[in-house]
Amino acid sequence: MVNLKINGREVEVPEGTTILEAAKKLNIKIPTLCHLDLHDIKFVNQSSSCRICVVEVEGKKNLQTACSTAVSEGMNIRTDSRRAVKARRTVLELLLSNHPKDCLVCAKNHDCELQKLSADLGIREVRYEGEMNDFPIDNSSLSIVRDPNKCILCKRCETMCNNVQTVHALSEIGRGFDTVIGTAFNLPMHESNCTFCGQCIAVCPTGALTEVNKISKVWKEINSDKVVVVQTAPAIRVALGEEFGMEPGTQVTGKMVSALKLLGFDKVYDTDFAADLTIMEEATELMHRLKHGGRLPILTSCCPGWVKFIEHNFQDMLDIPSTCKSPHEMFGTLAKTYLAEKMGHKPEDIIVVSVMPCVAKKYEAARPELGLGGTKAVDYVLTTRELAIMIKESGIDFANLQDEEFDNPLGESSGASVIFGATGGVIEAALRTAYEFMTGETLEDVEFHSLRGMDGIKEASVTINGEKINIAVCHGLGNARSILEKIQRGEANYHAIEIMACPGGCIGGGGQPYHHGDMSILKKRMQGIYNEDRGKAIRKSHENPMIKKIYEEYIGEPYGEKAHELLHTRYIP
Ligand code: HC1
Ligand code: SF4
Repeated sequence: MVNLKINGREVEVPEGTTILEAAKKLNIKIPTLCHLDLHDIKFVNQSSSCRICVVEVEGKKNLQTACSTAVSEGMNIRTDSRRAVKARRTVLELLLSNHPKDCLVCAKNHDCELQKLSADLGIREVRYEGEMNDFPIDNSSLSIVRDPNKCILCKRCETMCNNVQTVHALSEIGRGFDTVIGTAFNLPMHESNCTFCGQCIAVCPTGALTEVNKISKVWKEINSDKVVVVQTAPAIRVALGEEFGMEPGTQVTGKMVSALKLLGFDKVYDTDFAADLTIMEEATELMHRLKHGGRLPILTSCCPGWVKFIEHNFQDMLDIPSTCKSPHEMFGTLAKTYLAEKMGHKPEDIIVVSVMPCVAKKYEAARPELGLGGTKAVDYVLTTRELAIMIKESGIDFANLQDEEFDNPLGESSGASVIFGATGGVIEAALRTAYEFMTGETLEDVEFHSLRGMDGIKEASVTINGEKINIAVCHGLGNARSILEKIQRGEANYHAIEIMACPGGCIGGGGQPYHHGDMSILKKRMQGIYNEDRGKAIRKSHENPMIKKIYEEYIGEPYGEKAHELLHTRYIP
C-alpha cells in the first residue's frame, strides 16, 4: 500500500493507483475529458491527451496529469492550487478557441462533456482567438455523422474502436494543428471498414460523432396520407425514461406506447413480437442443423454491427450465422405483406418506422437484400435519443402519461423476446423454445443465469435429450473476434453462440441515452429487462398466441418455404 496526501488529507491506496483514483477515494473530483474507465468491460482510455486533469505534486517542477501518474509513497499533491486550477482553465480555453461554439444547435447540446466542463469551471469568455480548423463533415454513412471540427482528440473513439471492438476503423491522421481522427486514407465512413456499431458515438465527449438524424423525415411521413406504423425494440423501454429524469432501468413500456400514439403514429407495434418470431425460426434452424449434420455452431444474426463485422473479417465463415433476418426486419417484412393485406393497403402505402437503441439499424434498413422488391421493409430508423427529442418537441409530459397497450396483431410478445435487449438474452430465449421443441417436455425453470451479466464471454452447457449442447455468449466485437478465431483454429466445441456488437448488448447500444462512462446504468437497464420478463404471463416465444396465429394463418411451418421467403436472408462477402 502507498500513503500520500492530497489537498492536506491523508489517504492509503494500493500501489499502481493513479492520482485521479486516489483523489476519488477522498471524494475530491479532478475534472477529465479524455479519460474514461469502463472497468466492467475492461476499457480504459488513458491517452492523457486533453491535459485537463493537471495537478501540482510537491517536488515536481511541471504539473502532472492525474489520470496517468501513479501515486508514490509520501507524495504531497494539490489538486486545488491556483496554479493547477489556472492551468486547467487555460487548457480548456485553448480547446474552446478551436471549437465551433454552436452549442444551441449541436446534437450533443446538454449531453456534451466539454460544454459541462466549461460551465463547471465557470468559463465566461474565451480569451484566445486564433485559427480554427475547417474540416469537411463526413455524412457519407447512413448511421454516423463525423464532424472533425468538434473533435478534441481525446481518442476515446479510437480506443473503443481499436481496442474494444478491434475494428480499427479510426485512428489519428496528420500532425499538429491539422491532426484529425479519421478512417484509413481519410476515406468517407461508408467506404471504410466501420461496422456502424456506434460505440464511438457512445463514448465521444462532444458532438464530433453523432447519429444520422431522421426526425424531420419521420414527421413528414406522420403528416402525410400514408399509414405510418412504428415498432419499438426491446431495449428502449428500459432506457427511454432516463431522458425524462427517471432512474435507468425504469420500465416505461406503457408510457412509451401512449407517447407514440400522441405523436401521431397510426399503429404502435412491438419489435418483441418479431423477436418471438425470430426465436421460432432460429430454434428450428438449430434443430435442423443438429438433425441434418449442418454446420455448427449456429451464430445469432440479429445484430447488424456484428453481421457487418463478420462479413468484413471472416468471409470464410459466412455459412455459420443463422439465416434469420433481424427481428425489426422481420417485422417490416410482415407489416408490408401480412399486415398490408389485413388492413387492405398496398405495401407502398405503409411506412414502417423502427425505434431502436442502435445506429447500425439505420444502415441495415437500407441493405437491398432485406427489401421487398422495390420497397424497403423498414423505411426509417430512429434511435431512443431521437424518439425522446420528438416527445419533448411535442410537449408531452412523458413521466405522467397513462400506460397504453400496443396494437395488434403485431404487438403481443413473450418475456423471452424482452430479454433480447440484454447480452445473453437471445440465446436464453432460443433455449426456452428449443428445449421444449426437442424434448416435448415443459421447461420449468426458464432463467439461465450463467448466460447473464457483463462478462465478455459467457459459457454454459445444457443437456437436451441426453445430448450436451454447448452455448457461448459474447458482447463487444473484440470478444466476437476472439471466439471466431477460436472456431477457425478448430479449438471450439460450441453448438450455438450469441454475438452482440455492443458491450452489454442492445441496452448499451450506440443510440441509447448517453451513459457518460457510468456502467451501473447498463446494469440497471439489464435489471429492468429481466424484471419485465418476470412480469410477463407468457415467457416462451412459442406460447405467444399471436405467433401461433400468424404461422397458422400466413407463414405455415417455421423454417418452411414461406418462412424462408419472408424471414430469412443471406450474407455478402
Ligand atoms: Fe436489439 Fe433486436 S434485440 S437487435 O439488440 O434482435 O437494436 O433492443 O431491436 O431487430 O428484438 C437492437 C434491441 C432489437 C432486432 C430485437
Ligand atoms: Fe468503430 Fe463502431 Fe465507431 Fe465504426 S461505429 S468507427 S466500428 S466504434
